[in-house]
Amino acid sequence: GHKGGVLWFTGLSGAGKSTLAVALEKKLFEKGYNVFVLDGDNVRHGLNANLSFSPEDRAENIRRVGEVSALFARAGMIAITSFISPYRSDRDRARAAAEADFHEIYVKADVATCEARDPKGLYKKARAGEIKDFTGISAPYEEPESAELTVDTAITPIDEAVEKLVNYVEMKFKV
Ligand code: GGZ
Repeated sequence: GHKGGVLWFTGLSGAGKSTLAVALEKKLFEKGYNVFVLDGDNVRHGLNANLSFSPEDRAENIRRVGEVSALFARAGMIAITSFISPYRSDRDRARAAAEADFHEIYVKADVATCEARDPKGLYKKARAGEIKDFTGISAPYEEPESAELTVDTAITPIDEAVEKLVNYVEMKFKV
């Protein structure tokens, strides 16, 4: 069996959080883990549909996701959360909610790399001023100082990154 816990992915838009989260979810599911991904697609359109990208609303977004993921962990599941979560204080609050079962995963890629990828054209819009308060361009991203794991997607192929994450989970969550 396995313990419950939270794998808290943080990083810029376009760093690869969601891609990695979904690939990791699939691998873990195949290995018999009870795993669930929380991301903007299933949270910002529902539970957090009333929240913007102001610092206050990002804090509230992360507070709610932190509490929900801690509940998943307590239910014995592995919650993978995929949010920019740019403020260290917000991430620390999520960590406190899940207590010992919180693992901060820095999905690292610098702005230049993410901007070159720009899969949704959001950086282009942010540069043009069509999106304001865009993380990395016109809003801050505070890098983790005590992440349990860092995956540098600028230099690590996706398969290798997923393998690193699976190994981490097998080491930390197996009982
Ligand atoms: C950052 C924004 C913004 C602004 C819309 N800043 O690449 P995406 O599109 O799919 O991921 C981004 C997502 C970020 O939502 P989060 O809930 O993860 O953010 S936070 O943790 O800071 O609350 C991006 C899109 O929403 N998006 N406007 N201004 N990202």
